[in-house]
Amino acid sequence: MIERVVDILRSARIVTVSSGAGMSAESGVETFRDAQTGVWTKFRPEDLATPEAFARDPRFVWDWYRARRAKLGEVRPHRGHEILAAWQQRFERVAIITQNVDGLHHRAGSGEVIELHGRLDVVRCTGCGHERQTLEDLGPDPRCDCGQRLRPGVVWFGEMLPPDAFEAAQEATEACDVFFVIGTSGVVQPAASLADFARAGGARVIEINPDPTPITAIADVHLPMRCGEALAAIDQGL
Ligand code: BV8
Ligand code: ZN
Repeated sequence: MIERVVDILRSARIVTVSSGAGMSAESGVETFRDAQTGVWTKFRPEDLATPEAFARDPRFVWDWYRARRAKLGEVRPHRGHEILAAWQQRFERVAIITQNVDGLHHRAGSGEVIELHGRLDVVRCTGCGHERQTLEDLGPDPRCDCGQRLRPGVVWFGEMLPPDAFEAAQEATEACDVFFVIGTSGVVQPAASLADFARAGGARVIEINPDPTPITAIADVHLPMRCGEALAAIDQGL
């Protein structure tokens, strides 16, 4: 299976990657589904990462984001992130579309990173819209200089994706010869639909995920592996 992927990559010019929480799992960032440790176990992410939850109890939602932001200070990119960054020297273009909000692809050195769901280290004012990139602990109910409440700079369920981000993602998906889907359960839309676009655009679709997902059915190859190991094996064969 690895040889099949290496063979497909040999004739590729443009590679696009769509990554989910499984890509960050090997950096110690809990995947979204099992990010519910401790007090969060009785809440589903879909019930916490929403404008309604924030409006109802901003301090409770901020507690969850403060814990996740604090964790971000301790994690670093793993070899899988670094291999994808190094592929920029091997292929004409490598575009990374990520659902992850941890900035790890940037830190690994990838030059084209499209962040569909925002960034955990960005905060935005709910009043004047002013944005700041900071990982410092802003306290239980942080305010902007204008006095209005700050919110995490991420896209919540029910919110539109940043229009330019999704357009860029569609362009990178249509332009590529090979489309990797790495570490995503393929549930959240519209990110999950990109694999269909890739296939419709004639790209070969390669999924890396220990488990099958709704995307497996349309993949040319499914590597039932953890991404660090799979990417290292592919890189070795190139
Ligand atoms: C929108 C930021 C238009 C916040 C996130 C009904 C049907 C269909 C769709 C909908 C529906 N109702 C509502 C919707 C739309 C909704 C949606 O998709 N809901 C889902 C729950 C059905 N989507 C939206 O609302 C989006 N906006 O559609 O706008 C609109 C506007 C108004 C009204 C309607 C529509 C916005 C979605 C963005 C939500 N924000 N994150 C935060 O982080 O706090 S989503 C968040 O969860 C992540 O960003 C990510 O996208 C998602 C988690 O998914 P994964 O990344 O796949 O992670 P997961 O844990 O699920 O899976 C990990 C995978 O990795 C597993 O498969 C595992 O096997 C694998 N793995 C584990 N270890 C490894 C590994 N793989 C490789 N190696 C390993 N080592
Ligand atoms: Zn403000």
